[in-house]
Amino acid sequence: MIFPKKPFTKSKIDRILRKELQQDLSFRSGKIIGSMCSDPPAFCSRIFRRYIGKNLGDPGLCPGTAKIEQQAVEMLGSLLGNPHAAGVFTTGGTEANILALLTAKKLSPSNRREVILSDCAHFSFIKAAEMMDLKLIFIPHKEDFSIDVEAAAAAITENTLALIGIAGTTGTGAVDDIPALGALAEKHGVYLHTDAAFGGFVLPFLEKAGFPSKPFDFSIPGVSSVTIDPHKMGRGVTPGGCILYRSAEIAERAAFPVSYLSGGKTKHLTLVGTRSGAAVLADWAQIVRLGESGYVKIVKKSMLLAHSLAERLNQIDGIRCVKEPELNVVAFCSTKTDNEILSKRLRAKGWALSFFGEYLRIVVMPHVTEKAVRCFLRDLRKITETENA
Ligand code: 0PR
Repeated sequence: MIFPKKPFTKSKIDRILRKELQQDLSFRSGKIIGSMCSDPPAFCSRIFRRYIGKNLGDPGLCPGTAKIEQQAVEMLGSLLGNPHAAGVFTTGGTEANILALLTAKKLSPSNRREVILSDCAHFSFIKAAEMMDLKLIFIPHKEDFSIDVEAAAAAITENTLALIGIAGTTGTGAVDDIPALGALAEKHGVYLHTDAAFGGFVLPFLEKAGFPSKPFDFSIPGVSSVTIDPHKMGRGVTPGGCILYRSAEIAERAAFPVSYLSGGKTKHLTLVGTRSGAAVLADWAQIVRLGESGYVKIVKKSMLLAHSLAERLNQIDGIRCVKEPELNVVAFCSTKTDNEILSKRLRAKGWALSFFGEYLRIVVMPHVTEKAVRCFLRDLRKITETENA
């Protein structure tokens, strides 16, 4: 398509978009069972639309929006065991994880380059390492898909810049032993970042929802920063991530001064400049609209369905869950067929789920219903029966 010489009419634009977007999947269809995002509730979308032009890259233009962001950061800090945490909303977990390593680098007294992390870590750390010329030391996961802490300890050298703990891995929802990583970080004086992009809005509510939880946040002394994403289990709008630092001093060191905006006093804590104020306002609204009791309800429903899905998967001949769900992520594999073939067959039936080589992943987000799960299991049974025949 070339740049248009003359404007299109509004109805033509509508027509084109309606037609082209027909091929997009919708969360409402029930077929998206491998995504960590959802449609935000209508209330949240309304707020997003109302304030769509707000730009937090120039907070001098919108001090009210900046104040609401500050409140949202404080609320998330108090959720994660530290009401004095400082931080900023980002475009998502990737930006937050990159910022965490950039901050570790800025704080490092020498030019350390090695980052120790699980081989289950999200690929955002690979992007960060490429940008900053860091060396990633991948530690094999244990049987429960959490990092092998002893192996992580053995990998620490005087060149270690940071340790990464994951509170809810992308593939299986496993939670690393972050207290043990915290002890290592303190002992060796290295930066510890917790990637709770997914688990940050699940773990704090698990006990009240009737499920066991694990410590992962600022309640662990060695943790310097945490990624938590409203656009995942926070039920917020996309894009919406957040990075929190243990103290205002760390955030201060992470900041990029901007000399000419907002009267010359602005600092950016983000990688991006211009950024959506509407997303932050919608996320703030979502947090206060749901409150603890609202999130507990959501987490309970998703966890009950995740466990019941895992049980039913294990009953299918030729299918096995690779781990009991710790969060609302269910990872399973075929014991008889190649997983890639299984993934392709399921995709051919319209199921959008993720393929990780050793296993396939379902994320039981709030939009995933019992009805969708039943339809999925019916299709999976049909496929495995044909394979097994
Ligand atoms: N950390 C963890 C533990 C993650 O799982 C993810 C993304 C990130 C960081 C990066 O977050 P952003 O994608 O917000 O930058 N996890 C999802 C995944 O890779 C992202 C996703 C979401 C993918 C929705 C697909 C989708 O439909 O599976």
